[in-house]
Amino acid sequence: MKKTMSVLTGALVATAVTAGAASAADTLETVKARGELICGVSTGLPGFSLPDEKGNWTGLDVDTCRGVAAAVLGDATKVKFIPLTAKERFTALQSGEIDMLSRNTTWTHTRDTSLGLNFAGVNFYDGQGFLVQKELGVKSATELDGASVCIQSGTTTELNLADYFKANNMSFSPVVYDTSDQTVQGFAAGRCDILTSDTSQLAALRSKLDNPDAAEILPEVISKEPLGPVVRQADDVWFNIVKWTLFAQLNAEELGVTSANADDMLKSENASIQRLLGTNGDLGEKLGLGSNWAYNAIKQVGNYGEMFERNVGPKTPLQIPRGANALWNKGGFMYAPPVR
Ligand SMILES: N[C@@H](CCC(=O)N[C@@H](CS)C(=O)NCC(=O)O)C(=O)O
Repeated sequence: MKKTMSVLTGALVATAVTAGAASAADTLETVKARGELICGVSTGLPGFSLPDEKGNWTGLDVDTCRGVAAAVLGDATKVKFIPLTAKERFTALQSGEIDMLSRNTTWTHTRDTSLGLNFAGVNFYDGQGFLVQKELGVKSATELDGASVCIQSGTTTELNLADYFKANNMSFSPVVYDTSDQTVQGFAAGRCDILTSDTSQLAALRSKLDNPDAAEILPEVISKEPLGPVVRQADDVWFNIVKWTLFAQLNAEELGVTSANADDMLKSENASIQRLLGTNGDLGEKLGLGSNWAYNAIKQVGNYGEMFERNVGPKTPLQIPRGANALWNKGGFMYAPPVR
């Protein structure tokens, strides 16, 4: 029985990949003809992708989409956001429903190799952590034996949880939900002792509780979660555009180019800045875009540091320090290949 199931699942995945490949090769042309980028995001995650009452989306993942829209269409507002659960996200990309996925998605071996998809970079280095009801009196994740755990389906979170408990000879009972809101509501209603997710989310989820003081975040970070945008395989033109838009925004931060000074920087004597902003060289053309592709992304959306500070940084409700997400020359992991 088990064997039949896995053969069936394999066939389904293969079909999905083929369908995706058929519609994959011309994403740039499709987006230009449509005049709009269709970007898959989460159903609602503070700091990453969240709509307000008027349907305006903000967040780091949203800005990652807006950067691509500015680079390709010259207008960061020309994006349609499609909210997706963790379970729906890869099928939506494979089937061509969306042009790119920018939904706090962890880059893993399996996802990169067996789904017909490519990860185009990392826009946030995350890790998995735990939020616990204080009344449990627990101070470390190693004391969680027998706990019930609120968790989202279709995530690396689910897989890491099982690994972590097994490695520490502990048992747990999962309480599984489809969206972040449902997960936090389950935790708030006392359906589980702990909630686990990417740590970037724990403070925001805690703040949504009626009584945030009744819960606390444990010190352990149990996994690596490099999050970033994803595209379909077999469309290298589009892959390069999404990858290099993010690299352009990282290089802009490194070179001191911001949304505020981008116009002045058009007169810069610095050769890297000239190539980045298209006042010299033909880097835009090599991507199949106009010479002002990176200028548009930086001017309209900002460099990576601006995106980080605006959405998740210390002055936002998430209050996340740059840490691992600082540039490589400031003690972090963010390192973009050179603009030349
Ligand atoms: N990074 C992990 C977890 C992604 C995930 O879906 N996390 C949940 C919990 S923080 C979430 O983002 N939910 C948002 C939503 O429900 O739309 C992955 O790629 O599997």
